[in-house]
Amino acid sequence: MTDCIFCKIAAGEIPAEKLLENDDVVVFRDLNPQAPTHLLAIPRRHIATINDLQEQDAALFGKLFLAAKEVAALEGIADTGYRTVMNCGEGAGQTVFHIHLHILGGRAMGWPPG
Ligand code: DGP
Repeated sequence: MTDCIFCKIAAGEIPAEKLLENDDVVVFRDLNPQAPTHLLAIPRRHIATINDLQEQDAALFGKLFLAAKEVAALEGIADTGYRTVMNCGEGAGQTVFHIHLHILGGRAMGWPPG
């Protein structure tokens, strides 16, 4: 999608600190971190929200979590604990309409989330 900031990050058209890239998934540091480690795992392919997922996206979605596991180990938060969050829709706080898995760690996390 030409107008999508995360498509542009995936394509290397705008800069981001990337920690992992493969054919399907890119992980980069969030511009506005909410924890000492705050990363975003995105599919290269544009999917706007969880509501747009199709049956054939199941494996791709699994790959987002496998990438999360890999970068959590790289960042040293795998054992101390980390939170994964995917906001769906404006009411949940989604501001970029290209699905992304937040990976947050390096501090204690409260519950319930705000
Ligand atoms: P959400 O609110 O769930 O849609 O999260 C969007 C996140 O994306 C938010 O934490 C800030 C981050 N973000 C927005 N624009 C950019 C950008 O241009 N670069 C990077 N690295 N992160 C961005």
